[in-house]
Amino acid sequence: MNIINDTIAAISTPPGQSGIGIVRLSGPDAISIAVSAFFSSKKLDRIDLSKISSHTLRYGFIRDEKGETIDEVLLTVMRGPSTYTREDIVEINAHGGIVPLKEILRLLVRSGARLAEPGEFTKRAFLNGRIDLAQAEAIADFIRAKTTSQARISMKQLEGALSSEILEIKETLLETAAQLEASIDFPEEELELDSKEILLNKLKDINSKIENLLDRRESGKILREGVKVVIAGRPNVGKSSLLNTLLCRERAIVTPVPGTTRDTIEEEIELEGCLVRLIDTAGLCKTENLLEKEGLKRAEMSLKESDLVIFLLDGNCGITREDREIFSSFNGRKTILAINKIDLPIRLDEKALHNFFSHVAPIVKISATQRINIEGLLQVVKGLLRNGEIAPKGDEIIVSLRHEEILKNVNGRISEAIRGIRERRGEELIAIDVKEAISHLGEITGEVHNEDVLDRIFSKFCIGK
Ligand SMILES: Nc1nc2c(ncn2[C@@H]2O[C@H](COP(=O)(O)OP(=O)(O)O)[C@@H](O)[C@H]2O)c(=O)[nH]1
Ligand SMILES: [Mg+2]
Repeated sequence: MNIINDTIAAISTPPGQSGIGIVRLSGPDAISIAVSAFFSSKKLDRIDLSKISSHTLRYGFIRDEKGETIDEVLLTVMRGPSTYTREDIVEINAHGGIVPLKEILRLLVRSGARLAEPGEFTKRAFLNGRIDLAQAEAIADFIRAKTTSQARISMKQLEGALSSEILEIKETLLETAAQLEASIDFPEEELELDSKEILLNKLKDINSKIENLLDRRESGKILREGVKVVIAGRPNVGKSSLLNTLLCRERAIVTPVPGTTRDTIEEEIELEGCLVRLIDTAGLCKTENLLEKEGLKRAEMSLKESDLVIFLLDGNCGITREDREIFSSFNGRKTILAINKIDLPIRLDEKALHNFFSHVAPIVKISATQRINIEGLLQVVKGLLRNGEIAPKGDEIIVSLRHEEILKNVNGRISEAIRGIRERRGEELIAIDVKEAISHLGEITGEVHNEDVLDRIFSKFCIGK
């Protein structure tokens, strides 16, 4: 079905300057193509790479057509099937400069290799059956991971966390299908009442297992995209100053003029191993100015999508009617109340403050510009991350949008099969639903796939992976 008969090559390390750079080859001719450019000494001694044992390293030189030395390299030969792609792989460890790497790649292509497409090495690992599609997706996630928790979860997925749950569900469905087919083949043995009951329970069980996986979609999303923390409040309370202080750089423009921030500004930091997307917003206030109105719209949109709000008050001003209105517009969203500008005289009525806010949110007093108690504020956010209040903890499985769509289709078929049993439909009709559910399930691990789906998944990879 998938006959791969060419050899691909790519620079597998990022472009730029680095200690070493790696050019990788995979395919039936990987070794012979590498031999054509590799010499074991400066005296143009060729070596017989076929005599090199697998998974060993060789020192030598890459030379061009004119015999000119391109680079001094280490060559790794790995014979399939114990390789990333299950094919023969050669890796050339060169100096990490873009010139030698490109020149080596050019020589390899001249000797018969084809430039690899993005993710093509991993695609071969999938097509050759070393990993399934969910694991291949996990590799892309792992490379993209910006935080330790993202890396940890995608490594679990790569080790088969999702795949094994899918396999378990699939096995139960296969049993169910077999049971149904048996009663189609022997119609006189129509499904007995208690075997119908068992069947029904099995299907219901799968239904709730899939619901459970779908529930994890939200936490997977947070892990993937990060926790959205929106800094909100009236104009001039110090939102942009707080963003800058948290980032330790002057990212947002800060002036004493209200309405300085017109757009939402987003930056990422890592807290407790978790990706946190800090969003500074335009001040929330009533306005007729068109530009400010647009900024307001964006601020409100960010608020709607936020996982946590840092609601900033100006301690030097006291609580205003606007502050109260803004706070009530959060609609019970998880909020930390931060009283800013405590370096100035405090004009807040403590009692009013506690009456109004204490039952809803932790209160932290800070100064954004003087960096007072910023660590205290961070501790509160970290605490919420640690105890799982705003981010998932533990062993989540990443259910991507693609998986979600498939799982919903699977559950649709299973619900139909359950209805079929309850309504005493013929076994052959119920069996069709169960088989369709099995086939949909195979789309997650890639037993069932088409080129479009593969293209969509692997085009997200970098070249050389
Ligand atoms: N004294 C003092 N001034 C602050 C503090 N935080 C912000 N400001 C000042 O308040 C004004 C508005 O700050 P800005 O960050 O632009 O507020 P935003 O409109 O909420 O983004 C600026 O002049 C800041 O220097 C603070 O902690 N103490
Ligand atoms: Mg601002």
